[in-house]
Amino acid sequence: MSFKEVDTIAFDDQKPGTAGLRKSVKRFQTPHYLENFVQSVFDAVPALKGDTLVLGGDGRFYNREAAASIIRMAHANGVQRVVVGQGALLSTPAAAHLIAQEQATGGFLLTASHNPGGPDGDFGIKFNVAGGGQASAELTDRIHAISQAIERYWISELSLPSLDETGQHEIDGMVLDVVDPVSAHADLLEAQFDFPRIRQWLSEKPERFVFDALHAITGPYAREIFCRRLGAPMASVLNSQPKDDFGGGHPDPNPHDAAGFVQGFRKTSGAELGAASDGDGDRNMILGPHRMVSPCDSLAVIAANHDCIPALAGNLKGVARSMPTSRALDEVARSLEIPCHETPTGWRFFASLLEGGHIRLCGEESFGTSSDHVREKDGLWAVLAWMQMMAARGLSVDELLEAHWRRFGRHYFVRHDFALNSEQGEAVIQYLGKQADQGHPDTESPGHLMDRFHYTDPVSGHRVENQGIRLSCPDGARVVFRLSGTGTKGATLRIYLEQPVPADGDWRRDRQTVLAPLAQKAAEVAGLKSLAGRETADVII
Ligand code: VG1
Ligand code: CO
Repeated sequence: MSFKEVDTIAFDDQKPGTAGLRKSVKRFQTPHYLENFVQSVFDAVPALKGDTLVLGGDGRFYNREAAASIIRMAHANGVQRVVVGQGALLSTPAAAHLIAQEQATGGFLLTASHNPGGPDGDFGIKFNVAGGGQASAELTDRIHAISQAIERYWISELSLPSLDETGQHEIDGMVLDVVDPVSAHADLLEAQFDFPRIRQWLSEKPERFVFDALHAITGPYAREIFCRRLGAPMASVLNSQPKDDFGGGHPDPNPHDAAGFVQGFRKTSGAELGAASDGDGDRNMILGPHRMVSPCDSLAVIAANHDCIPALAGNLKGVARSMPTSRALDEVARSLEIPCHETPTGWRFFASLLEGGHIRLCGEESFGTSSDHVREKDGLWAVLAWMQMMAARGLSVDELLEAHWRRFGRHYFVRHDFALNSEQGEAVIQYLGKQADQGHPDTESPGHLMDRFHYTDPVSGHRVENQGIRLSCPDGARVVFRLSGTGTKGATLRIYLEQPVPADGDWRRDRQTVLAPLAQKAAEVAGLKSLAGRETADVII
């Protein structure tokens, strides 16, 4: 026999969060830690036996070792074919696409997304199912239950061919296909947009576009798509060399973590559209010369201008946003007379709606936007959507935004993150939960309503509870409170603040100024001072 059965003991911390299992690299390096989780997936998804599995990651530290272990375990668990990206690399949207294209039963995505990498950083593993979407809440619960009682796993003892060259190998009855990680995804994106039109827009003024890959996975994708296929100068893609520690940076495309890029972009003469993506290529940040586009607005603007995007034109059908994402999208859906779904945070809820054919466009305030071309969020898709809108309408980022606000009004939006310890996080959520259960925070705030957000998936019928606490104010303002499910230490409290103003209201103000009083109120309602000794947020996005 070319594989062995290994005795193991269950770990009690393998419950996946918002998007897979994320822990420090050191935790993943604990003997049997990765293998226990991977075997739990094989046990939970018996259809993997005799079928195809996709594998790849964002290239962070430990990516290669983890990929090699998973290939060996796939062999020992009877997988018939493994399709792996060259160098064990695949961006998250590219992996999701490959799962669908290869009609695989599922795939392992090795990523901790925007969390820092390197030996002292984080690692993660995510299992996506047939079609490419993230494991459902039900399947995730099953995997977790198995991981709590696991006693053995199987792993091959065979040596593996190099993953650095593309090609097909046969390993003791299993096929290993090492494929180019970029081309299939680039082809998919090319089919969604009018590339000749974007190419022309870029050729008119090559310096108008700058993209920062933050030394993460999107570098090679951006070079292929923006430079080779669309003719942008090579110099327009910054930090395009992927590094296993992301060059020491925090690969999160937001004005806090990518502040250096934002400042540099503003000083670049002639630059009109700036963009960046995260560690695994599923997030996007869109910048104009004078302002960042709030991801909530970006989603709404794309919905309102979907006719510019060939794959969406004339047939948007339905849209969705995560619950904390501002309701700017709802205004557009109302005017288009299409359904707008409100889901819990995390892409797996969208994947179900996309698979069920309910929606064609969706997004989250956390810099995630995508369409039904793939079952994950897709950073480069969003960048192309903005290029396409600018090219088709002949408008700048600012002009597109202002035209939108003038028509639909504006939903001012800001998120405040508080890094708390686990006890403080729990205490704050419990305190808020008690108020929600009474329906309102205090008698001095008439008309204010508090509730907990629960969700029933209309496709699977599966219900998930307690996905955040909402405070709704009589003037339409809203605050959402929830704990992050992607961190690896302590508890991050996220407070989402939203203040709508109508089309004839003042939508020209600074969002921080507009939302300062609501932020103050939110901190009071959460009891942040007494329960956590805190008054100001650690990060404001
Ligand atoms: C965060 C975001 C959420 C996103 C998730 C995964 O989750 O808020 O919107 O889907 O990250 O994104 P949380 O639980 O920390 O708030 V990624 O780019 O890490 O796959
Ligand atoms: Co990501």
